[in-house]
Amino acid sequence: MIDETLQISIFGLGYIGLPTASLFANQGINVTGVARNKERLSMINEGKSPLDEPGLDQLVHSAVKLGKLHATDDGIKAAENSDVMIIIVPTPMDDLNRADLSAVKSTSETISKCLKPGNLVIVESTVPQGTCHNIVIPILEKSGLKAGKDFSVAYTPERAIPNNTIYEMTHNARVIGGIDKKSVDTAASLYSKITEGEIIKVKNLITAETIKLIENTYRDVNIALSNEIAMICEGLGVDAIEAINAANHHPRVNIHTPGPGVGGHCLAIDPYFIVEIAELNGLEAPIIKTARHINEGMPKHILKLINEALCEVGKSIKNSNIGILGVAYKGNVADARETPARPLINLLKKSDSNVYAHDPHTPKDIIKSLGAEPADLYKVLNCDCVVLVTDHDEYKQIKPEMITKKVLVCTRPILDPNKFTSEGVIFKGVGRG
Ligand code: SAJ
Repeated sequence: MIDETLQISIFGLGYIGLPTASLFANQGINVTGVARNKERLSMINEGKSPLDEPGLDQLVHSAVKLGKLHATDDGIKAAENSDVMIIIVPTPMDDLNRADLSAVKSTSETISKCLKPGNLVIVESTVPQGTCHNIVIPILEKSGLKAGKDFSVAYTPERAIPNNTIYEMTHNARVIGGIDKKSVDTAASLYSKITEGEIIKVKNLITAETIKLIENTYRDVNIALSNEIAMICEGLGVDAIEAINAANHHPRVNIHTPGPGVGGHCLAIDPYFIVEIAELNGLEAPIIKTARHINEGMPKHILKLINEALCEVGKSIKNSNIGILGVAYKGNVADARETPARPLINLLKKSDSNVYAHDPHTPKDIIKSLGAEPADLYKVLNCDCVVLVTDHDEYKQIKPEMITKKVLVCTRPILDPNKFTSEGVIFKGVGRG
């Protein structure tokens, strides 16, 4: 029964888990959030969000004030007192580009220890196809209970984007698959409490798992196409940004934007989950693998542009000061996971240059961990070559006269090349032929 007596435990209080927990709690549902980081737990129990997602602080505050959200590191106790358990833990990639499901497995083990007849277990974490059936359910059935008979299982992927998570979580269509109709219907009535979006019930668990992966894989392949088009246009003297923008006026064309590579913990990772399962089943994924190769190769292309730009002023990368504008994986976020800035900085340092980096959102210790020397904007703009890597809004105000050594490589289409070249700046841009 989905009412104020319902008890939910949500395992994982990150970018998706915490907004999800807070949304359910604000609907009057009793939510226990489970995570390991004690600092994060105490912030949440004080009604504060440890994440800088717009609107999340207010959501957490009201949920805790209502007495409907409590955070703990005791997963067993949380699961014991719950009717519904939702798994929203990270699923990173290991060094062999395979899914690291350790958090999903350990959470399933915890839930299995106190699973009760009538419980519903929902997985939201992005996982390779077949994970629910082949990994989660066998662990849950160690309880002696039978999935579909004694307890329900559903899968519903998160599809929100950072900086707009709450709106998207309450308005995007929500895909739900389950082990049986009861699982899907119960999960659907639960999520209808927090979203106005369409609820799309799909055939089964593996279909729902697949949908999440193909959404992000479509975007990664599309971005790889835009990057390949950009590199070809550079060689032909065509402005790819102008060409793509015009092409996208076609009612059925939606070519994405070229850049320095694809970062984040989704698009850079999810395609590998499909490749892993395909190849485990003797199937091939040449387009998906090639797209990953192109996107992961973009930092090397940026190095080439830097080298070309410096050569035009009689300099080389070796011993030059290179100033990086932005290390976050995309504009207006602090997140540097899988950022293309990391391989670019490594390539620059291997070329014996001195790398300084500025980022208005990402902490200095993260910049250091990427291998660059944190610097203020003035220092970066005064380097032999300035490289704009992240499309933070702050960088849209960069003017030609601010590039003191007159060499700029712009990997995102947020600055007008003509404004800079007309002022004598050597301007190289991805796709700017
Ligand atoms: N990028 C390009 N060109 C583009 C679009 C993106 O180079 O045209 C790059 C970005 O700079 C970034 C990477 O691709 O490095 C991914 O950025 P993104 O904004 O496309 O997607 P994400 O990583 O923010 O994806 C998020 C994810 N959700 C969360 O992190 C909570 C993902 O699970 C969602 O599916 C996705 O948003 C979404 O649906 O928009």
